[in-house]
Amino acid sequence: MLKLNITLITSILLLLLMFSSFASVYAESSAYEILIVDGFTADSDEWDKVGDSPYLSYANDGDHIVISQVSSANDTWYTFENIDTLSKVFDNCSIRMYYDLSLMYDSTATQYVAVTVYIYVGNNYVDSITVSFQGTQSGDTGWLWTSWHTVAGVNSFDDVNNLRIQVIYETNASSSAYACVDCIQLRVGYTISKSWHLVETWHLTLQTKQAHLVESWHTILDLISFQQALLIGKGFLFLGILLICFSLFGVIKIHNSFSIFIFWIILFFIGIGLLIASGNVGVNI
Ligand SMILES: [Ca+2]
Ligand SMILES: [Ca+2]
Repeated sequence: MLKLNITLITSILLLLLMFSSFASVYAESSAYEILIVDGFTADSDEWDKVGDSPYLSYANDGDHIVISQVSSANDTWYTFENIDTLSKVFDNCSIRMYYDLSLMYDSTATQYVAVTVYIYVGNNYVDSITVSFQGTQSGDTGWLWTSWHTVAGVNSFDDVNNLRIQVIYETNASSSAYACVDCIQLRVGYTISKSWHLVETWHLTLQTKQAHLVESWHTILDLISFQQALLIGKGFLFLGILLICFSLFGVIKIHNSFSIFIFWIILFFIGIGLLIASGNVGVNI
C-alpha cells in the first residue's frame, strides 16, 4: 500500500501545472509592442542628416535627426524592425512622429512648413500623417510628439513587418523655414493567440460549476505572470515527454487502467500545448 504509483501522482501534478499555466494566461490577454526604425535605404536621400543612420530610431538620442529647408525634400525608405508573432493575434497598428517645425522670419504672406509621412506596405501606399505649422510671424513648435494615428490598410503582422515610409518636407517659405524629425515609431496592438480564448471559456465554465474553488485558484494564478506561465507550460511539456519516454522504456510501469487513462489525458494536453506553442491553434469561441 505504501508503494507509490509514480505515474498517477506525476500525472495529476503535471495536469495541475498545465491548468495553472494556461489559465493564468487568461489574466493578460492583450498587449502592444513599440517597433523602432531599423534602417534607411536611401532610395531617395534629400534631407540633411545629423548623427548615425537610421537617425529616427529614438527620440532625444543625442542628435540623430534629419533636417530640411528644401521644399519637396524626400527620404525613401525608412524601415521598421519586425514583430515576433508567436502566439499573438493582430489587433491594430499605429504610428507617431517626434518633430520640430520652425518659421525663421516674419512675412506679409502666410507661410507654412509641413512634414508628411507616407506609409506603404511593400509597394502599396496605405495611409499618411502630416504635421504643419503656419503664420506670418516667426515661430517654432518646439519638439512635439504627434498623437498615435491608427494606420489604415495594415491588417496583419505580415503588413506590419513589410511596412516602410517616405518622409517628405513641404514649405512655401524658401529657406527661412525648416523641419526636424527625430523619431518615428510604430505601436502594434495584439491579443494572445485565439487558443487562449478556448482556455478562457474553459476557465469560465469551471467558475460557474465550482465558483469558490476556481475563484481561490484564480487568485493564486493571478500572481503568475504570462512569461512565468509560458515557462511553467514549457516545463510541463518537458516533464510530460520525459514521463512518456520513461514509460516506453519501462523505467516507470503503468500499473492499472486508471493511470493509463490519466496518461492519455496527458498526451492530449501535450498535443494542445505544442499547438499553442507553435501558434497554430485557431479556435473561434
Ligand atoms: Ca520590417
Ligand atoms: Ca533620433
